[in-house]
Amino acid sequence: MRSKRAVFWMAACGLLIAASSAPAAWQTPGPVDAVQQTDQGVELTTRSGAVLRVSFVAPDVVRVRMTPRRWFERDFSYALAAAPPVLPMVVEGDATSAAIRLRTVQPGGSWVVVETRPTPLIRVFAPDGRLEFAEDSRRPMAFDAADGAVETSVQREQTELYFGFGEKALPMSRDGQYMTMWNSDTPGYVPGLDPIYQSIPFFIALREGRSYGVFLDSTRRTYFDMGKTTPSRYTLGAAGGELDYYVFTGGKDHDAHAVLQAYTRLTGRGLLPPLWALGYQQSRYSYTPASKVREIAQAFRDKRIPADVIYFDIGYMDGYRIFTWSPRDFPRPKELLDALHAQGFHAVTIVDPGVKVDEDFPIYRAGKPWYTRTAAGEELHAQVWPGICAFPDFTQPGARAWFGSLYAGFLDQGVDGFWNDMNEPGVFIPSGWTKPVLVHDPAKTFALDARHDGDGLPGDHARYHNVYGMQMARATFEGLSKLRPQQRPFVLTRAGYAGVQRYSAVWTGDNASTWDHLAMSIPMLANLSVSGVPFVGADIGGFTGSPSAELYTRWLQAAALTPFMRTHSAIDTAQREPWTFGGAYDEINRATIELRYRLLPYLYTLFSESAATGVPPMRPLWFEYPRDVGSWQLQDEFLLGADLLVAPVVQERATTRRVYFPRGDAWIDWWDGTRHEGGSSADIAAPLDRLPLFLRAGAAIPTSPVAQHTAEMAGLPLTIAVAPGAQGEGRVYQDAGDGFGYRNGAFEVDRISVHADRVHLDVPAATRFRRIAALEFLGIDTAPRKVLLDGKPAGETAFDAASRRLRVTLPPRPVRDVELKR
Ligand code: MIG
Repeated sequence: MRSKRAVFWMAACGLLIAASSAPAAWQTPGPVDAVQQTDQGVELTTRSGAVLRVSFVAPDVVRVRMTPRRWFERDFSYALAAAPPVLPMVVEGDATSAAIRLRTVQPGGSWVVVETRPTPLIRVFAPDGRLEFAEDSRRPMAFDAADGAVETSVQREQTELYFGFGEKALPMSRDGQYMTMWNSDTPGYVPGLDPIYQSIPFFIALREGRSYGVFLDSTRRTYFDMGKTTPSRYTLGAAGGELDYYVFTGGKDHDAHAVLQAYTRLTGRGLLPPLWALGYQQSRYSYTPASKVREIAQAFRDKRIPADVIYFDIGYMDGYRIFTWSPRDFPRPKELLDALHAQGFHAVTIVDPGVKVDEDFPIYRAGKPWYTRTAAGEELHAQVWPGICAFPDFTQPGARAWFGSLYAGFLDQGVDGFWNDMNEPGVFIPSGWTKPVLVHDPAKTFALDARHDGDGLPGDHARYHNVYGMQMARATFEGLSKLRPQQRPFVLTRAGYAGVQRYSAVWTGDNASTWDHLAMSIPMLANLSVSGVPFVGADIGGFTGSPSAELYTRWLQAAALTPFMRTHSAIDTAQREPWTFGGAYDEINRATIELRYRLLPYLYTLFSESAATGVPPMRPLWFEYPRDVGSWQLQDEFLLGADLLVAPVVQERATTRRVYFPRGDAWIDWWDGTRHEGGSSADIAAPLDRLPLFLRAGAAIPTSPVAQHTAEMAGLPLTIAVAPGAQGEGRVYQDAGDGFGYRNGAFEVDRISVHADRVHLDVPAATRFRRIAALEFLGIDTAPRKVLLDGKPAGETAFDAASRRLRVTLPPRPVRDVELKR
């Protein structure tokens, strides 16, 4: 019996309680009876028959598995990009010892101590000897033999903060929260509603400036009680299966970057997106008929508002049958798509998982071998948009391959990217529904006993629910990769699980047109980012409801520097294009979108780094400034890369806002060049036309002249924005913007270093890509006496006192050093 409370409860209720209605009958594994080294790690067999397996997948990453039964299942995980390595280990102690010590053969890594009795207790130490993760002896690892649940608890300090957990409608740090992972279709979710669409059971802890990470790899319903019930510990558990968790100690620096790099080494990294997908995207539920789509596209070009992508929501289909076009509204799709392409637009269509049950629908007939089945072995049917539907079992390789192949026709017609919705899976009314129909109910999905293949590990829906959406996105991604191997796939998904970044971008579903939602989009997207998912965004303006002109304008600004920038709105809402609101708003909204295009070369560089390291473009402040207490809990600021501090206005009628500048760097106002010292706060003017934005002193970032879409930018020269007065470095990554030539060397990285008033350019003499044609120095109070290019006076400079900017044009010949003589 595991806790006094449980003992009391059982004694009080005695035998009157039947197993099914009893509180969880937690049982601990009990004393370790045998210790054995295997090629999978060290196995500890306990008195109850439960077995633990501990291994190192990297010197600073420990994996712990526990099966309540005597055997482990085949080691398979949807989260992992590849089978995790098992490093050779040294084991000190045996079943007779009070504790066993495990470490890698190579010294200098983390180590693990397992207490052997009365029941196993895991402690993970960082390489510097610091105890990073300690299971709580008052509530140790346990399982419930009746319902199969597994869990463990970990000691916590009351000041410890937690970030990540994928997509949660919660404030920045998730300490004191109880969260469930169960992908749910939750239209118009209010702040605090949990769970919503995505399940990423991974988090990064921050304790006095040091980080470690924990990943609970289970696609079942999982839960995290982060000190809510008992402040001195947190609990993580899964509703069945094995307990399978990883501890990332963050290497010798206990660093969140290292944690995220290690986590994404395991679960994979987001592919470099095609450049067009980083442009502004316009969507609506739905732009129909074809003439409406043409009108919207034309309006962007006429009004000179940059845009790259237009969306086709469910209205384009014929009776919502996937991969069809309405013959009435879209009679000649290829012609329409050709016209859009000619204007520089890319087209994305929505594709849902539900296949209309209709014997006259060839896709339905062809899919029969691949549909999800009920417990009785029948094709599972449920209602969604097309009426009664069948649903591919995306946990079956054959189903994924089949579904992936369906994209061929749309690709041939010219569709460029795909949007997978409703893949929690969400269904309208579950079979056998007797309760009143609530809008939000975790049961609005397949019956829990529906059957899935599980890639050869068959199981019920309860087991695979949380990975269904990700496997749909995978089917799409793999289909596109196979059909168009020379193009980078663009996939957008609503539901996902750990590792979803390998296949898809993610948006935060049906948010609402409220100021609360705008404010919440920052912690939501920043936390998704540090959950390993770099390509994230929220519907601009809020999906449900109609935003005021002011709310839309502020939201567009807040989203302009988030990785995925798309306006989208529900069917019953007012029109919502950047020019809908008229007057001054149109001008401001255009300028906001132009700002994004100006900064696209920087965003693209960040994406290339993210593809290599897993460190996301959008970052909460604590991620870069973990030792600065002032940065830990900020809800309404974020960093784009390490160099841009973004502080959107998220309050109605505010025309100024308080901005905190993280300690250790100085920050230069993008617009007027004012310098702010790190560790300070200031009230910053933020009239409606201004997004408060700051460049880190010592930074050098690439910018572009405005273009109407990304393809139009290709030939335009770059300008490097420099914040002088400190030491720093900048990079510019360039490639063809699509395709995989970059993997064979078709890319360029320019390096720029800043040394107070001197800038050194490490740039190839001849570039295949965009040339650096100017430097723009920010925060210059008075025009310098001289500007030297490689020691000789510069030809063309322009100083603007109002914005404190100095523009230095570079001649066509290569320039190495630019120096300001003040
Ligand atoms: O039940 O396709 O979140 O973006 O516009 C609603 C229609 C289904 C939900 C998505 C939303 C999309 C809508 N879909």
